[in-house]
Amino acid sequence: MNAITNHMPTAELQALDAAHHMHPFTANGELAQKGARIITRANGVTLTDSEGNQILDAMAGLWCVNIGYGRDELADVAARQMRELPYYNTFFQTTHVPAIALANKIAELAPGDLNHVFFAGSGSEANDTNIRMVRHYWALKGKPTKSIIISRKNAYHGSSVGSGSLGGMSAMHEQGGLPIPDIHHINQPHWWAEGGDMSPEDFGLQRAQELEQAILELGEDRVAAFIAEPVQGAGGVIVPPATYWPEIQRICDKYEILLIADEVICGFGRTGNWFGSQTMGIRPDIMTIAKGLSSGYAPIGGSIVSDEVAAVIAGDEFNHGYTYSGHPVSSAVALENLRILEEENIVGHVQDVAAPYLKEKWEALTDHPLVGEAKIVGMMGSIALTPNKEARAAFAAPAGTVGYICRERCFANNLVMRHVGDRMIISPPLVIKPEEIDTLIERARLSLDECYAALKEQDLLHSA
Ligand code: PXG
Repeated sequence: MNAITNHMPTAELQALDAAHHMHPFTANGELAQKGARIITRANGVTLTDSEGNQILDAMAGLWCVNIGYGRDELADVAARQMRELPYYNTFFQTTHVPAIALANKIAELAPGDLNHVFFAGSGSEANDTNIRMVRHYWALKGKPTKSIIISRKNAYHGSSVGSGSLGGMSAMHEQGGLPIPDIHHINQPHWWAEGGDMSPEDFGLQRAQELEQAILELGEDRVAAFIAEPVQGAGGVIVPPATYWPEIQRICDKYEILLIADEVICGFGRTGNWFGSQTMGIRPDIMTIAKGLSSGYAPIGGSIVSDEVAAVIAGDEFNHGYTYSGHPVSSAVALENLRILEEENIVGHVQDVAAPYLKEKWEALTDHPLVGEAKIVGMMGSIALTPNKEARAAFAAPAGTVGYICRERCFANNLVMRHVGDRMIISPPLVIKPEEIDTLIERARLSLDECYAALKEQDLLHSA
């Protein structure tokens, strides 16, 4: 076969893609008919596709390219590391400098007593580590019955059997025999969709107290940990009411329950602090990290673990690990990414420049007839599309119908803005400039207008 290159015609590449490549979270038969969009290169916040379109990537890839595309420093570090030591493992009493340096850097950046890192290749793997680690922790403390992990409906914690079980996505649980035993899901703090007549504050408190009810029902002696994203990402950028997290922290403190903050999306500046836990004022025992750790330039994830948990786990052999735990090339790339985040004060740029600017423009979208609430924390935002703002109504059409129409308009207007059901979400690179935010908002408004016109034409502006 001839080499497959960027220079081939789009249709030919699409046919080759459809012939042999199975896409994740995709109806591949349908995609084969339509043809996948082919991304050929990227720089800053802009993607280029095989047709030469310049697309503003308001999702930072998959919530991960925090420092933006095209940073040669990371490429240079990767090449250097590959030449020096492309691979060695961290099993069998060995280690290497990239893993040592990265673990030390993460311990320095992480708040409180989160000073130890167990590396993985991805967020899913890291959450699988967490399941085994918290259960083993309690077993080592002489409380082996504490094995239940409480999570939330509509949470996303990964796609492996373990992490997919932790997640609360019903569509995932329907496939492949999930969840594994001893995972319990409580309701999410999603006021817009589920808050009824309650105030957001009362509702946030009530949803947090579901954790206490679950602990009391299941028995304190059965519950190992509670896991949650500081701000739910894949679930639709659900920002909890201000009352939610303080109450969760109170409950975890009151009972002997470990708190796992899944920072895979929120970590490394996304919410305007280094970690979403700082933004939400919580003190987790374990943090899950991935994505922004390397800005997606190389696959890497991990669990940041407290002194206390690490000390207990150190008392025994933990029969767990991955070939690529602490992979030298990924570790070196992540370290360089953290250097750039720190030296260029990118978290400061989010806090002082990008987030306030984006927040003002994003929240102003609520003047559009289709937009109900607009929520935003740092550089992750969502808008609820609705046929009736006052009633916070859902559309009569099946959930996601309208969101998909809007997403298709965004795509056509060279904006990557995703939909989750009928919520539109963004999570742009943290380095986005004010003038690029203007472009983002311009394209979002145009797409909303076109979506609104399409809904009128197709008679879809009805409430459920
Ligand atoms: N935790 C959270 C909070 C995530 O967002 C994972 C764990 C799993 O990480 P890995 O590296 O195993 O993918 C994620 C990943 C989406 C989407 O549609 C989101 C993720 C992955 C795939 C799709 O928004 N988040």
